[in-house]
Amino acid sequence: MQAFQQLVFSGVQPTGNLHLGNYLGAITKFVALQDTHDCIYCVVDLHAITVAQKPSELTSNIREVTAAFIAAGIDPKKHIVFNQSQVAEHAELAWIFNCVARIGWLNRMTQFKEKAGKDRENASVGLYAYPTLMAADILVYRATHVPVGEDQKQHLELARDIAQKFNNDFLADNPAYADGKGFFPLPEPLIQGPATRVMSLRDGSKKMSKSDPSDNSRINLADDADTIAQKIRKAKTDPDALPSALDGLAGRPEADNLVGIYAALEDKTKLDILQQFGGGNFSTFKSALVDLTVAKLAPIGGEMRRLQADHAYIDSVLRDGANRARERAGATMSAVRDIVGFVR
Ligand code: AQP
Repeated sequence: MQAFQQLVFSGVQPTGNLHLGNYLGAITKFVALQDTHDCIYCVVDLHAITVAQKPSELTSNIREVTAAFIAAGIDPKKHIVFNQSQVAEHAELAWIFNCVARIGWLNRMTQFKEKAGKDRENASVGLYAYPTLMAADILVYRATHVPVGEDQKQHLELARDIAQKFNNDFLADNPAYADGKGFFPLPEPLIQGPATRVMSLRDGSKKMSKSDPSDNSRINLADDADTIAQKIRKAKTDPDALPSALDGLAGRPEADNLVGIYAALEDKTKLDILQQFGGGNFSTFKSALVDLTVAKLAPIGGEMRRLQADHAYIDSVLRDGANRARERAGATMSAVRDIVGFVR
């Protein structure tokens, strides 16, 4: 039932330490989709405060993510780049979705379990309701496609369930929607390529993550060339040579991860990389990976630092993007208020 106009939406949390996983799993996809789609990219600051944030760091991290978007190649004039808190409609729709989603659905969300840890009683209500806000972020624009890393797949499925239940609950007796098309599209995740889940450089069983206490576990977009080289040289590996076929990566998560990173940075497949390096030792492969990573990331890091320092420019990009986003979100919310039955 995808009779909706195609529109891409995605977001990144301004929680500091933007890393190679965010870049390969999300930001490179954002850049590529600009040629074929109308795109909205959001710095999701309301999501960031589901865990404690220092206000001054939050401000700086919002500017960091915006700078990273632009440095990586997102065009804020052709597309929309803004921060979530400037468009109140996200929070308004999230409340309505809180009343559509079921507690049982949210109880199944693995990210909440991981982030809340053992002390679940002490987690914020916002952390628990995070996926309904994410559904609102996407659906307030009636977006159809959402580029994300593998870790967000379950939240996207929930967004689809919420859209479906809203359509079922509110439109069944509404003659304006008798065509059965529904009001909200069921958004599709775009999760493709060799690096949809980049793993920690210190432990191939853990996702590369902003909140990992070890800075050596990740390559930050802001790292300089020497730091990138040092982190890759120190990255955990095993004693065997690299395999020449894909099945040789089974049970070798660290090797699999580094090969996936190389493939994604070169825009090739893992098999292409194994055909090039198979049979060789890790030190040769790591040297090539250092050169490639530095060649790709160092210019982005430099541009990011330059842009980030220009607060007036970054803030004007966000304000302009928010004005354009608000117009679209406002139109959706006017229709939603009528559908739900609010008087306005
Ligand atoms: N390791 C990863 N590999 C591939 N994609 C990843 N993403 C995150 N980590 C990886 C994708 O990056 C986008 C933005 O993520 P986010 O900032 O909204 O939140 P997150 O997924 O919680 O990111 P982190 O880095 O893991 O942060 P913390 O440590 O705070 O949990 C998303 O599309 C995500 O899939």
